[in-house]
Amino acid sequence: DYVPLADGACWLPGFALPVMDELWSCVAQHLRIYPPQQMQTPMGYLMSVTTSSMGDWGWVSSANGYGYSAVNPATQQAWPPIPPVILHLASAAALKAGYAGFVPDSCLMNIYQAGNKMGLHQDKDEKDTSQPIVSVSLGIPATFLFGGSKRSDKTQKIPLHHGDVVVWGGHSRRFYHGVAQVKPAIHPLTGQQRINLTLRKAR
Ligand code: MD3
Ligand code: FE
Repeated sequence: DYVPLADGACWLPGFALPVMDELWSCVAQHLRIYPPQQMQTPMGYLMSVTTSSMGDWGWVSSANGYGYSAVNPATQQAWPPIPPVILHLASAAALKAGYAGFVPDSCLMNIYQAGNKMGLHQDKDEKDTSQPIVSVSLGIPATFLFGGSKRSDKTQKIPLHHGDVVVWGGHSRRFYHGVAQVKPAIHPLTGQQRINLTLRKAR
């Protein structure tokens, strides 16, 4: 399926399911070796979601600001490479949405427990905004909130399920977005959590 959401954005329900076994084994192994951390926002708040990264650049946040780092702040070690199954999935999804040649250098994993949410925000830490962002949802469902270029714009509510992929490019790349409070649920692979992979060309 291919569901257009806005200028440049499209939803590919279940797009990751054909490679899920291999995808999940990479993600589960990564989370055992690189335990997700709760990042602090520049304003001094703790984010409710925990995060971990793969690729040349990992997204980090601290009292010093948001941005991309070549090393894990907890260990000062480089992040591991993005596994081929994830690179291939991201470029295939981008191509389906009309973006040829997408090669991400960052894979952020956001881990949501029941009750966690992500407030409306814009993604502004990447240099080249002509590159799309690809997101892959795993585990328990969540309602994704997708607004417009102004914080006050009305939001669409998109129910994202295990295996759904969304490609955000064009004007939608700058749109406000967030995740509504996740409801308690159990998924056979991930247990009580939702894991979102966000693939980006950070640099
Ligand atoms: C739409 N994460 O990490 S991924 C983030 O589900 C983030 O964890 C959410 O927003 C999550 O910054 C959403 C999907 C996503 C990512 C970037 C976007 C949607 C986007 C940028 C512009 C518009
Ligand atoms: Fe975002």
